Amino acid sequence: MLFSNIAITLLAALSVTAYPRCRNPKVRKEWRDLTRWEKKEFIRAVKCLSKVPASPNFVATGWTGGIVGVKPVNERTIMDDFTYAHMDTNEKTHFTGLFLPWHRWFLKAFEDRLIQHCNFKGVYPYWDWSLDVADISKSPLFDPDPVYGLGTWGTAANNWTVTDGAFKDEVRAYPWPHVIQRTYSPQPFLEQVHFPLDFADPNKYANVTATPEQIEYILSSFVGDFAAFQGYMEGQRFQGIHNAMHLQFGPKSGDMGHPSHTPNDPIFYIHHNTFDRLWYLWQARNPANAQAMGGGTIKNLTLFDQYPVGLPPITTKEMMIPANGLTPEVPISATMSTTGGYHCYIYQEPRRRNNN
Ligand SMILES: *[C@@H]1O[C@H](CO)[C@@H](O)[C@H](O)[C@H]1NC(C)=O
Ligand SMILES: *[C@@H]1O[C@H](CO)[C@@H](O)[C@H](O)[C@H]1NC(C)=O
Ligand SMILES: *[C@@H]1O[C@H](CO)[C@@H](O)[C@H](O)[C@H]1NC(C)=O
Ligand SMILES: [Cu+2]
Repeated sequence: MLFSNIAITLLAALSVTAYPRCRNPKVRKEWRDLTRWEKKEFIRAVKCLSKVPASPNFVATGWTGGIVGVKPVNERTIMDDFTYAHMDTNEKTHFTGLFLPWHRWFLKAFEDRLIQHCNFKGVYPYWDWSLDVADISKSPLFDPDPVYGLGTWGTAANNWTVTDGAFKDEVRAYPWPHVIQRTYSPQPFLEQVHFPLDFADPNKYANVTATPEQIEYILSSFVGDFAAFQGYMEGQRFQGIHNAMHLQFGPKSGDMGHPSHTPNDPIFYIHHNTFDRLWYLWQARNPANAQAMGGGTIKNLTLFDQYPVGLPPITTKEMMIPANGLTPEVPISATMSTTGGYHCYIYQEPRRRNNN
């Protein structure tokens, strides 16, 4: 009896940590450090996933009101299921402590699907905005090449539809069927459409949040204080690096600038790897950061000034990450390390500067 209790306790302990050892972490690289083949391979795999039929196992949590319902399975793809998971869990996975763990899980789930369905053999890219702050519009990310490029921007005349680059004909199902839309707004806070409080500094340029000095400040501050770290990235009145880097792609008419269906634009994945990398670098900067978790669990943007990372109850590592049936559910603890076994990757520092 005693023995079996011990065995059960041991098994329970094992089940929390029973991920394969991470022996050969994959390496995520800055977009401009990818070879031409690697750029092409990433684009190929994403375009392939955009044609893979949706999964009948997809389930909505219903956590976020006011969004369209799940479309019939023959009207959506796996790519759309990822977008819908972001729309559907939005109320609990943004402006709360779940934000960084959920996105770390989401980015891996997406990469796993690229591998599973599309035999992806390339490199998962991130985009270091700080290399491009002098003029984001000239970033090598926005390349019109039909095979190697992620494309540029639409125009008012075509309702901001992306008409160049490899993704120019990509249709997404949510919230209505449309080709990817993207604009460039260096002062995105002049257009207020998504937030319940006035911005503190409507004229603010997005790029000032992502300078090398700002990144270094973020990484070297808030020792051991996860909520303060994330809170700073949300910024005063939502004007920190997180929103700034999203909204600069069109607060009104861009997929990337929309807080709900932003993953429609493949740039979302490249760009969110960058937030994940900031967390990874911050975790590595000080032993007190590595296992730090915190923030609240209830998003309330009208109380943003007091609770930029959500109201209590507090976020703990035992909490489960909602998975929408895209993967089995794991606790936040599984996502605390990128080499803990559930995850197995590292980020390579950028090797090239802007003008390559
Ligand atoms: C931010 O962008 C503006 C407009 O493109 C530019 O004038 C400014 O120099 C940039 N700021 C930095 C810090 O590079
Ligand atoms: C243009 O795009 C917006 C959203 O970005 C959408 O609400 C609107 O219906 C579109 N208009 C047309 C004419 O397609
Ligand atoms: C946010 O908090 C305010 C003030 O307590 C409350 O009136 C409102 O209903 C809350 N909103 C949400 C979405 O919980
Ligand atoms: Cu998000």
